[in-house]
Amino acid sequence: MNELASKVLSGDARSVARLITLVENNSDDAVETMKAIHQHTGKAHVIGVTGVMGSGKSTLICEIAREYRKQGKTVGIVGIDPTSPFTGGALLGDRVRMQEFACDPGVFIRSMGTRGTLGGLTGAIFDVIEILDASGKDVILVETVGVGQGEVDIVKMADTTVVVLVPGLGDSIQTIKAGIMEIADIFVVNKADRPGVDRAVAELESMLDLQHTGNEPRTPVVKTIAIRSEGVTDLLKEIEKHKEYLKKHSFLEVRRRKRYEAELVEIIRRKLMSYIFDETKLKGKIDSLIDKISQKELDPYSAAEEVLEKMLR
Ligand SMILES: Nc1nc2c(ncn2[C@@H]2O[C@H](COP(=O)(O)OP(=O)(O)O)[C@@H](O)[C@H]2O)c(=O)[nH]1
Ligand SMILES: [Mg+2]
Repeated sequence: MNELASKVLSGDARSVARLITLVENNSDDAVETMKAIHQHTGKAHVIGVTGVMGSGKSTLICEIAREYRKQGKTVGIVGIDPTSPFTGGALLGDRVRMQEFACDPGVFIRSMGTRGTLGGLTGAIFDVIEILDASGKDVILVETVGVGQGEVDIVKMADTTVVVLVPGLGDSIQTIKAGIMEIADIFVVNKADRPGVDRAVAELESMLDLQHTGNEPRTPVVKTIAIRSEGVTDLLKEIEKHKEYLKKHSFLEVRRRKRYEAELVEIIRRKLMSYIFDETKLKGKIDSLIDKISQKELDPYSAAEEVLEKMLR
């Protein structure tokens, strides 16, 4: 096993950070290490936290992390920030908030951009989860903003998905985007210090009651005031309950398989892409194709077929 892999497995934060940078840069140097660490993964509980911008996800994640630290558990935090095309570009507010963990070796924090799959999650997120897991983190918290497919993608990697809503803002619970009801394992109504919270919770609960089939526990709703640490222990209880539920019914295995499927497809996609780009020395090729497309000598579909056929040969 290479040195980087053993250091990551020993939990060395600098090596973890280095390996993440390597995978983000799609570096070949990362591959051997990623291969070596896989058999040491699977222990961490991955919690996805999603919701609209400003709903309090980062604040809440800090509180959840603090609560787990009290229990002696180690925590990895990954923020996926669509506004930041660069790695390490944590929002200023997040940086200030996360300051308390700066000196805590039991917490590892990383922010990543969404570059790669348009609107979706960056493919490197799967690697980052594996790395943090292999480094021994007990809990991994992944924050994604609900844009495009973001919320739906998070279920492909999380064991437990927490959807954060806020009361008021005119947006009735009825208008939550299609698909959200299905992906939430736990709903949080944050900013419960604001007016309208009880109505929001009641609306949500009656909607969940309506959809509830009775075979499984109904999706719980937790009220929190993240800025005052209120409701966070209740949330942790629900997370733990969900984790137990997954284990008891072997659903954890099902979720993990979903993650590995998404990861495998992502790696194949990435490899195919770099294969095509290398094989055809794409930059020059693309330029000449664009010339032809501009001059109407070729249409974009035929151009794409030309590239792919060349590759498949
Ligand atoms: N009133 C109130 N404000 C909150 C609460 N939780 C978070 N905030 C504030 O809402 C803003 C957005 O929070 P942030 O965690 O960055 O949201 P994110 O975009 O979902 O990560 C910040 O100014 C927080 O201080 C809460 O429970 N009540
Ligand atoms: Mg945030």
